[in-house]
Amino acid sequence: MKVFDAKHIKNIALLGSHGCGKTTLAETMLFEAGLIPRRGRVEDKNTISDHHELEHERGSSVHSTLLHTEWRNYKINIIDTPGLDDLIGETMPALRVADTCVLLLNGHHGVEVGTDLVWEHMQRYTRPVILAVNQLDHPLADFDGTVAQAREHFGPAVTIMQYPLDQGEGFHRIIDLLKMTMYVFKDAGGKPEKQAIPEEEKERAEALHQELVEKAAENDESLMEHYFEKGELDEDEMRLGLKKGMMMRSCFPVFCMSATRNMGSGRLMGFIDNVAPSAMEMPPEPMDNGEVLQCSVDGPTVLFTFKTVIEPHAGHLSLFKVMSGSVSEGMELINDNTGCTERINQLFIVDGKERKHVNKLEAGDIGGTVKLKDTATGHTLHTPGHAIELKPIAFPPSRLRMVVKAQDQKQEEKLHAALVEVQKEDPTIVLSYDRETGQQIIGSQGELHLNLLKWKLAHHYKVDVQFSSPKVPYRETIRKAADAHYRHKKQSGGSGQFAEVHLKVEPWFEGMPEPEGHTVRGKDIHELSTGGVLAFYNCIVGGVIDNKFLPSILKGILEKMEKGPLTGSPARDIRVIVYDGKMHPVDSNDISFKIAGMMAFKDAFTNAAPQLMEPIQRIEVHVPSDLVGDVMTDLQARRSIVTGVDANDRHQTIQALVPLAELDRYSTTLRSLTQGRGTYTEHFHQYMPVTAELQNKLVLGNKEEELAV
Ligand SMILES: Nc1nc2c(ncn2[C@@H]2O[C@H](COP(=O)(O)OP(=O)(O)OP(=O)(O)O)[C@@H](O)[C@H]2O)c(=O)[nH]1
Ligand SMILES: [Mg+2]
Repeated sequence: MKVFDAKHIKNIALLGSHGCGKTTLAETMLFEAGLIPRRGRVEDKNTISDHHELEHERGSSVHSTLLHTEWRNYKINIIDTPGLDDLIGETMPALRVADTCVLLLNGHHGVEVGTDLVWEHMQRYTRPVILAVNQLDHPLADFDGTVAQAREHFGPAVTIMQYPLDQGEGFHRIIDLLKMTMYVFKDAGGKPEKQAIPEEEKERAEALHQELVEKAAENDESLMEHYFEKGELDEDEMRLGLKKGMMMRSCFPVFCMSATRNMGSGRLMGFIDNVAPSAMEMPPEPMDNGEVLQCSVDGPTVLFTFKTVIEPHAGHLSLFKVMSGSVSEGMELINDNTGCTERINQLFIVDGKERKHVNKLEAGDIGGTVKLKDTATGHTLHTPGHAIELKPIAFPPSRLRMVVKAQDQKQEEKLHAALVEVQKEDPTIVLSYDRETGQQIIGSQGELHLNLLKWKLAHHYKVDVQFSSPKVPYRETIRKAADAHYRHKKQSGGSGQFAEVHLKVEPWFEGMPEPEGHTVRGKDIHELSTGGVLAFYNCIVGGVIDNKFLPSILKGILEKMEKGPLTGSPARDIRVIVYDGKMHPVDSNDISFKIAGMMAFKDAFTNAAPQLMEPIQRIEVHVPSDLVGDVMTDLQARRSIVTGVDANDRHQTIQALVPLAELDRYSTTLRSLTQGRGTYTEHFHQYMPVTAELQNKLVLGNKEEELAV
């Protein structure tokens, strides 16, 4: 296997909406380069990229797949990403390591919702962008309309490099404005014949060529001078100018394509070879300590693991990019994130499920290795004697949180182990345990993502699971003060039990005055693990209860507060003043005072106008302006308070406070309300009292649940 030097390696990510033709284009790029003898089709389940059985079942990509092609002495590493927004966790690593993004537009749909969504994610990384208008053979293909939409959505940097003739079913000619030539394809596609631009197209081609030349010249003074002097730039000057424009993101060149008919891929690959930047030409990578790492052949060996592939029974395959230096088999590298020394026993280049053995990979290249001991996605490995930790991949927060349970209770442990594995492969599956509700929660990107997880668990780990909505973590508190006392007395044979506690409960708030009519002998302000406060005051007079029993009273109260009297939810923000009681010289002990404290607290709480509180979330909903009305109407039906609306471009951001109980599966509703265009983020805001009506309903519901148990 040939080792490519750093200058001759280009890394691209194929991005775009679901079904625009990324996988088909990847296949075509390999075929056209002669790396595969025949072209597979997504429909026939035989492409190199969509090789997973889940992809065969669904007929579309589910994972990001690494492939490579070789075009005129250059190696182009391709990461084919899935277009569905739920699978953004697969796309983010590709964006992180690609040096150029190739964004496919579907020539008959134009800029789609999925295109806009992936564009937003692309904005986190200021990578050069090539636009490829695909499916120009489709009867409804509209190149001009698609380019106009692209300009509207992505700005004036959208620059036509090529335009099609006879788009639609008879598509077979492309005018290239850099080479000022016409490519004419045979029915089977492949290598086109170069012909002169026909007379009737000359005027249009010349005008667009001038626009392209100006675009190429605008970022470089010497090119600008040449252009003014000669009124033209030669091909090399054009390439130089376009490269600068792409790197400054003032130029997104547009190419024409029919991936299924193999028309246009050769020219795209040639442009990537000659114009797209190599890793060494890219701006340096930020490190965690604020410094940067420039990709260079002479630097220390630095690998960044951007993906972990778990092949059941075959171990973990770690995919990495060589960020600097070179890597050879047998090297020992330090994992800066874990401190562990990793030996690179085997090196591969990876094409879908195929691995080809190589001895060495140079700076900028992408490859794989197996059996690393303690290295996960987003880690940095480097030669010893350095401290280099690159920034991890920023995965998006979960959009849907659900309880996950094994259908067969006996498989719970197996399920947990499986989820820990799945998480390594897909960091957007976020596993957590809610101690309060005792539920195992899965955070995901949406319903489809969850269904794919269910499939994986059933097929690869042999665990069938069910999902349900998480319990809402209510809280209980009081609205007024109340007194209660309780005498605990037990006489059974030998030694008895005796304790009497008198106490007062009050709603607690920050800065409340000290209690009137009591002498405060001691106080404990407890920050509760479930949030809020218990202020425990010792106001005993005359030693009627010995100091040594106060911790037992406190313990009893805290225990009762864990499961409040209304619905069994934790209680919070209460001041308890213990001011009187009785002891027995023989029968009083810790357990008696704990029970007396607990029971007195329960009685006082019940008489203190108990109030159920619910968590309120602060949400920001980001929607296209024309859909704001629908989203607002829906929010109003969710007991929400809209606190603001910000308008920017064609979008608006609605800020609202919404009870958590009303946000069950909101991401799914928002998607269907906005055809997938709306997104939202959610954070805990505060606890607020529920209405009396809702409280009655919840208390009743809890009683019924208790009876059922
Ligand atoms: N007519 C026409 N159909 C195409 C073209 N490219 C792809 N298709 C078809 O579009 C469908 C989707 O193609 P894929 O290559 O799977 O699209 P993708 O972008 O990889 O889709 P996801 O992986 O789901 O995001 C398939 O049926 C392809 O045959 C094209 O150039 N012309
Ligand atoms: Mg695909």
